[in-house]
Amino acid sequence: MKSAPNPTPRHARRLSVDDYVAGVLVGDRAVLARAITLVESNSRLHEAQAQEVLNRLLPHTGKAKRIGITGVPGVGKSTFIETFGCYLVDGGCRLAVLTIDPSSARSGGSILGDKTRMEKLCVSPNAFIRPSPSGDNLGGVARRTRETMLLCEAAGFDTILVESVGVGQSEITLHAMVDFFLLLLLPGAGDELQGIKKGIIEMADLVLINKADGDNRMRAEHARADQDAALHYLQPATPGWKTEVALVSGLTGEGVPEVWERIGKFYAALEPKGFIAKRRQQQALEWLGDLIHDELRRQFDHDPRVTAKLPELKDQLLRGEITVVRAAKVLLAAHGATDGAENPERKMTL
Ligand SMILES: Nc1nc2c(ncn2[C@@H]2O[C@H](COP(=O)(O)OP(=O)(O)OP(=O)(O)O)[C@@H](O)[C@H]2O)c(=O)[nH]1
Ligand SMILES: [Mg+2]
Repeated sequence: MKSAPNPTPRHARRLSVDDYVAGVLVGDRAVLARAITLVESNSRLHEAQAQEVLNRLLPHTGKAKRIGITGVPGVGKSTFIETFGCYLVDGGCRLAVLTIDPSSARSGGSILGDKTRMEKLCVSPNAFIRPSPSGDNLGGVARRTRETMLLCEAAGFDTILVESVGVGQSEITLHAMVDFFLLLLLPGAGDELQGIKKGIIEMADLVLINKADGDNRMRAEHARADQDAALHYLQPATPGWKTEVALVSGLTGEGVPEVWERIGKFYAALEPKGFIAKRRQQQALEWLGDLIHDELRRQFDHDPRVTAKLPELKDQLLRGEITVVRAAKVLLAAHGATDGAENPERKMTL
């Protein structure tokens, strides 16, 4: 093939691991996009190749600022990312924008919506926007987003914005992969804040009352005062860092430079102390645990020795003939996992 007079266009040619690695490292966007597609593939063959590529790129990762953004639907995340993103790119940043959306196969409308809300950012040569990978489980979606983040870092993007759409547990998953966690709230506390899940405010390194423009300004001021008061009673999300509440408007851009300034202070305060590196190490260990648990669970759920026994055990359980703990032990023993204490099935038949 190499000697063919008319080589097939690059997008049609199969790439080797070397091609992927070299292309990503020189920041070739087409190769980066294909490397992400490789990472997103469910095929075992692709997975092996993707892992080889990622392993080779690993020494070139980790240099970006990893920033998470979340907020209820309609709070203005896309509009904010457009304005904030353009501000960063104009200031010389190379920015990648990724999404965690477990509800994915994100509706075409939503992607189209983002395309119109991120019009300028979409065409900027220094910004790279990748919609959420599809997938029905959050673990799988998150894994692909994490790996995409690594690829973007290796391709030279120095700032990664990861947006969570706020569905299910996606904010918690997002928090486990970023350095800095940004929460967008609507002006006007009370009812509107109810949409925010419990525990999310506690994770925020910066709370932004968004849409603080026009008639909303006064309500936004009040919301800021309320949030400020509420934060007094919470442990800091990041030890050694004070979570502030600020006003912003993604629409007008007011308050946007201050957000970047605040993020800069976060890194300046915590990076020299090794805090960011430590947080990332902890995240990697947690992710390792999650991956192992997910895989063990998958193997268990698909084990024919388990599925053969399951209907009868469920019936016994529902008829009150067996305890839940014993039923679980029987199934785990069928899978070959014992706690070493006893063989519950043998005991049962005695
Ligand atoms: N007044 C005002 N309106 C805004 C602002 N930001 C966004 N909006 C409006 O709020 C609506 C939702 O904005 P989006 O940016 O799509 O919000 P989102 O959080 O991305 O929404 P989802 O993608 O559905 O979760 C749109 O009609 C925007 O025009 C702002 O700063 N001020
Ligand atoms: Mg949006």
